[in-house]
Amino acid sequence: SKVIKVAVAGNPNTGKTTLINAIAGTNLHVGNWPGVTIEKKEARFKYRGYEIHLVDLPGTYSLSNDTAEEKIAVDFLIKEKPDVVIDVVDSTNLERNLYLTVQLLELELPLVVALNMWDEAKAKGIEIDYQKLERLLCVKAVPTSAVKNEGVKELLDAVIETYEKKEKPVCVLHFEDQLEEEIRQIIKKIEEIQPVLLDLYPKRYLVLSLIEGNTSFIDIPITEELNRIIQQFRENMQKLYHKDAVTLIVEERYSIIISIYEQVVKKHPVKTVDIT
Ligand code: GDP
Ligand code: MG
Ligand code: K
Repeated sequence: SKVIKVAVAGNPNTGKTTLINAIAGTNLHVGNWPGVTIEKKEARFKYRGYEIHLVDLPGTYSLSNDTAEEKIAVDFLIKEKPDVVIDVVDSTNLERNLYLTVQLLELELPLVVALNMWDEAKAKGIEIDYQKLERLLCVKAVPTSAVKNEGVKELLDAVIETYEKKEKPVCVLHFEDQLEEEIRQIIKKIEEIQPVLLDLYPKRYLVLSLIEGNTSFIDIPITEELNRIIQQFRENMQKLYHKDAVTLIVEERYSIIISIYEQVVKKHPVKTVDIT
């Protein structure tokens, strides 16, 4: 049967392990990532005629490459190119969790969002319009409560639907116009100067990483000309926005996140029980 390679990503403490246990049950195999003492969980099982190979990535808040956990996650996502990535988010803390989601979208891999801790969000009066979230992100989003084994089958169905879908999603989460134009120009330059980079790495993630100086995932030397172009970009951005390029990119991601968050999350007052 056909193999679907699935990677499970998410911030620490979002219920990744609980969810994987609920999905994989006794098929779970626990080892270590090569060379480090960070736990690696894997599972293989059959579902709807497919063989699903599932790998649990280390919990990370971002994919900026500066911790051992982030390096493992980025390397795996770029080199192994999983067929589908499940992004496990904590529904009670969507705003913070969406930072990783935005970066996963920059990697241009097929994505499914598991809105985990759905039960806890409900108890806290947090209502998430997950269908609207799906439309804004162009990916499937599935409410799950891993501890209660709820939403697990729906999540796997969304993984298969995403895998079977032929066309790539059309949503791109756009930064501010001028910045987008600059990013397009840098991609054009890379096509001229060092096109092999675009064969090896997803273009948006590549450009943003070059700008941010997170290049440890890049296995070949960057040409001096490309380095100069990136440096020039940083200087232009400094003049234009009066802030450094790294801050600019991070703030642009946050402004996307805040806009999404405000459109999908409503908070209701919670009835408290008076026990005096
Ligand atoms: P990980 O760090 O992402 O692997 O998270 P864990 O699976 O270790 O879960 C962190 C904590 O959240 C544990 O205490 C879990 O029992 C709890 N947890 C996981 N999923 C859910 C859920 O859907 N609802 C609730 N209420 N708690 C959950
Ligand atoms: Mg875990
Ligand atoms: K909890």
